[in-house]
Amino acid sequence: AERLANKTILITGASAGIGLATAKEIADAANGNVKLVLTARRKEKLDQLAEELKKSFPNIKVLAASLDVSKVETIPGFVKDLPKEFADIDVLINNAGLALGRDPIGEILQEDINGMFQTNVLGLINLTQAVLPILKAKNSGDIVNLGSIAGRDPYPGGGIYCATKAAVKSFSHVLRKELINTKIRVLEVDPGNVETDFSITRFKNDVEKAKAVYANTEPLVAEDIAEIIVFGITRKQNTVIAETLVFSTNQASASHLYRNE
Ligand code: 8X3
Repeated sequence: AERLANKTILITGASAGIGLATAKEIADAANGNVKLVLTARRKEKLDQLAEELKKSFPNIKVLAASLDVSKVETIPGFVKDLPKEFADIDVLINNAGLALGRDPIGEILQEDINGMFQTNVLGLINLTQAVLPILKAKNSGDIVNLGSIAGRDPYPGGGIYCATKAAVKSFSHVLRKELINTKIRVLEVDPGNVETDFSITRFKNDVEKAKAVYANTEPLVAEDIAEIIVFGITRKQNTVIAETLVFSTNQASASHLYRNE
């Protein structure tokens, strides 16, 4: 789409899942006429993705940069020190996030509590704060926050994860209200079940448990959410797809999931 032409787009968590799929979807939609800042902890994965994108789109500009958003003290310096060519961010996609465990309240590991809040909430907040002045200076740009059904419909075993996604929702609402007199858009995309490494991470590499989450369902895949993110950021300037709740056809709430068994 022409609306992506020459834009600089920063994606967190771009090494896998929805972040990776979104990078590809944007490259494709822009036919390579775009600058991508791909960030995640795993630099090798980003380098691979950058190579792949450059092969498909010789004109694309890609910066693969290691960034752990949970290390919030590194964020301002990261944004400030971006190479000039990539420094003028137009779109921030706050995708990095994770769930750790499904333990009931009272039994949740401190490291899991911290891990989820550090990445899903503090990382997102701090990166938004660091990038916002860039958008404000030109009075344009988009911030896309990945929320979740978990932020709207909290479920037993999601004490912390659901709270982090509710925080993302609250933060997104405030930001949209505060930016009411600007052309900056705030988009929140709230997926239900999407089959990525999400559950493998949640269950700490217990692949069987992770598989069971999606067993006998037709879950969303990362590309499905990537398409919706790209749809959102390619609307006319007068339009903001403020919040999008996305389920697979056989899901209707956090707990209503049809299994064909
Ligand atoms: C992922 C969806 O329902 O596993 O955000 O929390 S859920």
